[in-house]
Amino acid sequence: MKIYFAGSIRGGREDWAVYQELIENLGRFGQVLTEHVGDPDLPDYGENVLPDEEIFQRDMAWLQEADSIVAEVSTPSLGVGFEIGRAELLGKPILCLYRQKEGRRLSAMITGNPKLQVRVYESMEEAVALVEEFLDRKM
Ligand code: 6IA
Repeated sequence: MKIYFAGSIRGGREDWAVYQELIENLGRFGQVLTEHVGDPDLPDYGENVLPDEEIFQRDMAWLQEADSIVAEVSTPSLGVGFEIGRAELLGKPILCLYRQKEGRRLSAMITGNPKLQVRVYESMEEAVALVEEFLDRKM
């Protein structure tokens, strides 16, 4: 099982620790193709290790290769929104995990799309249970 995890990079890194924990947990279900998304050293403008064109090509190839997509969508990110749209066109199963917060609402492009499984969570325990349900596989 190859899992593509999507989380904000240039959209803002305030949730990096949540991504890191989710990625650790996802690793128990399969291979996470995008572990760097949870890297605390990844600055919010992205490392200049690779040119943007190569980042895009590599990520699109991983998306194609992935069996399932898990996106943490609490921090709005153009890249994550794009990846979700592209993954939908590729026919991939997509789970969007969202934490409610006073004063923000998730985009209607996510909540209004019946092809996406959008789930609200509070604790990491809840998020992992939702992932289990999504991947239909118990640890
Ligand atoms: O618009 P954003 O930057 O917030 O988009 C974040 C999403 O796009 C993530 O889910 C990633 O899959 C993808 N993405 C954006 N920037 C990168 C990136 N930067 N590397 C990999 N995926 C990215 C450079 C870091 C790398 C050299 C370690």
